[in-house]
Amino acid sequence: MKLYGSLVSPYVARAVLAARYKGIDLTPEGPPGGGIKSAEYLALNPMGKMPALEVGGKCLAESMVIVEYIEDAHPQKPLLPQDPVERANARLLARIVDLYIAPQSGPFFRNMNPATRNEAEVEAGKKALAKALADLEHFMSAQGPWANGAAFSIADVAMLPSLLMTSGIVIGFGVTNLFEGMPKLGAWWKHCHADALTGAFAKEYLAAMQAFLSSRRG
Ligand SMILES: N[C@@H](CCC(=O)N[C@@H](CS)C(=O)NCC(=O)O)C(=O)O
Repeated sequence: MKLYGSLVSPYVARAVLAARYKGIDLTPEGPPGGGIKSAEYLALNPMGKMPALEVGGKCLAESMVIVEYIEDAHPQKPLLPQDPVERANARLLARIVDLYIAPQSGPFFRNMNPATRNEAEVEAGKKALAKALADLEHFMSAQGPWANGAAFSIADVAMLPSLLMTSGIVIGFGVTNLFEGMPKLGAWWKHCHADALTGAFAKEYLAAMQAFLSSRRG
């Protein structure tokens, strides 16, 4: 199994975290040809995005598909509950991240330079992000400690890297408490940082993200 991409991508990071939870070391490697737009990589994954997973003579794309492949191929320590409604809820939380939270980093990434910042775009981005987080909060388990309830799941795998990335970026825009007024997210965030697996993963991810952000700042 070969995972292409860089850990700093929250989409790549979720595949790494899912595998790690199951005791599998899946270290991402640079895409063949030197980048995700190289002819070699595009021949494997014409979508030209990371991650991609080479396995069993095929190349899979789309991070949640890869996470669910890891789940199916390595059923030990399941990442999906048995109950069909709870399974659907775990997928719903992951889907909210993909469709409504991840796209909200755009306005912040585009306006990192204070000298050229479009304040109106940033303010609209803050509002859209708060709405998406409130939607996520609504569907999260009230009991926790994980996003979908007592067991770690694909919901946590999708949420943690994306929210580490988002919180790391918005801090530069004065948002210091991303989960203010969202008690489920607040408790979940604390739990993730206290847990041995996700706490260590968060440290590793943040280090990769800081290195990436400093390289962008030049
Ligand atoms: N829906 C895709 C999103 C993957 C994605 O957008 N990855 C980014 C890196 S964080 C990427 O490769 N972007 C390059 C591009 O879109 O050209 C997934 O879940 O795998």
